[in-house]
Amino acid sequence: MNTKTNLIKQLKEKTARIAILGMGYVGLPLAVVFAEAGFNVTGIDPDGRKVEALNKGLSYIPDVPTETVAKLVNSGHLKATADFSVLKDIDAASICVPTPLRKTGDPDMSFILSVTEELAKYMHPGMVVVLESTTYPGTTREMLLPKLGAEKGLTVGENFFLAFSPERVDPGREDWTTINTPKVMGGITAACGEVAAAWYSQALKTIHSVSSAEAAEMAKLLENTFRMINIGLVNEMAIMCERLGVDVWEVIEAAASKPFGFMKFTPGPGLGGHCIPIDPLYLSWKMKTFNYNAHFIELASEINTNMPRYVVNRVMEAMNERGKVLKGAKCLVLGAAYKPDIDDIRESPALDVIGLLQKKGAEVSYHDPYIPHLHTHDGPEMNSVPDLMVAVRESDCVIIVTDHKAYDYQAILDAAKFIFDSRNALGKAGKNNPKVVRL
Ligand code: SAJ
Repeated sequence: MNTKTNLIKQLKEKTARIAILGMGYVGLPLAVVFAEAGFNVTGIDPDGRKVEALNKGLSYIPDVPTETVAKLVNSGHLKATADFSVLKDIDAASICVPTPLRKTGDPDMSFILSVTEELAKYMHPGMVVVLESTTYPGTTREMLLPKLGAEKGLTVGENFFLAFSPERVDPGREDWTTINTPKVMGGITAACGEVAAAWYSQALKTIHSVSSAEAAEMAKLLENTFRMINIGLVNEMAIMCERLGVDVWEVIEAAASKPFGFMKFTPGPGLGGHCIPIDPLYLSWKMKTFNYNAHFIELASEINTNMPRYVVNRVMEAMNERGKVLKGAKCLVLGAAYKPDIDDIRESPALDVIGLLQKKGAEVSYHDPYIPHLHTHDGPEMNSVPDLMVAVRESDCVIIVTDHKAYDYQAILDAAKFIFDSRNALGKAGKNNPKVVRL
């Protein structure tokens, strides 16, 4: 029996030993679904606090219940360690580490590089490795393959297997989960794709196989670039509608009445999160090495990045029309998380809006039920105001930046002197209301 056949047999019998490298919002849910499928799973993470919590049966990811972790740890299907040497006894490893941007806007590959170097120390014949971290096309073949293959005397597709499968975890979502979200899988060789698909199909419902790792890497970038560009389009529509004196929210609702050929996006104060504003820039960066300028990505990024400034300028104009100056005005920013009803503030446009208001001399406070404190890019730490309605009443201007469902918008509207609504959170109550200006 050859290596491939033997490994596929072990994967189907669930005797293959699994490691998940990086136990964050992608790695932990993935470790859980493999453990629940019956595999023996080891989560490897350099963060000792995560390792300690998991081995105590505690979850630190909202989407993964502690009861689930406790059950799997008690049954012996899941354990955690910071010791990469366990990889010498591992048959299948999935890499789920962050791929942020550097301050210069270039991809920060340091997490992938360091975990690959650790993995390379323990590579042995009969292993399959899958990279899940969103990255530029070519990463798996150009960065991982040499270090895990040739440098270790292994031959990809023969005695070890390497593939890319983009994570599709949407924190907080309950309808599409790690198990039921279709999973794209592309191997360095056909045999790699076959082995990796055989592994993941033991735990996930649907595997969508593609012909190469590059196709899988690019599919993920298309998914998130699609969103980034359409959000940029609708943000520019908001700017154009304001110049035209047309209500962009009415226009979007009208366009969305078309039952085919249209997908609704809504304008806002900018683009937050660790995926949408970042992933497309991995593609535009890679294309520069081919002397190609990714026009749509660059333009959408420019529009989206400018939205916080556009919102603050609109606030300044609206205050001016009411005979007030922004300098010295009490401004309350409502909602700081990067999208509604979650506690994640990464890349949130609220941080830019707060910083820009402060630069214009406004006295800025914020409220967010999910974000008790925050640091703007160069400002001191701020705490969410303790009493929302007192802050609303005392403010010269309330700026709705993130439209959490938890807010009683009618009460806020009744109590506020003036509201700038960048999310149409007030809906009809905010239309043609002298106290309200909408994006
Ligand atoms: N945003 C808008 N207008 C929109 C949609 C989003 O301004 O019409 C803003 C949000 O406020 C946020 C940013 O864009 O600041 C990103 O929002 P998002 O809805 O795209 O949410 P994310 O960043 O959590 O994206 C994730 C992605 N999932 C993965 O990468 C695995 C994305 O592919 C999903 O499509 C998205 O969740 C989702 O659909 O919820």
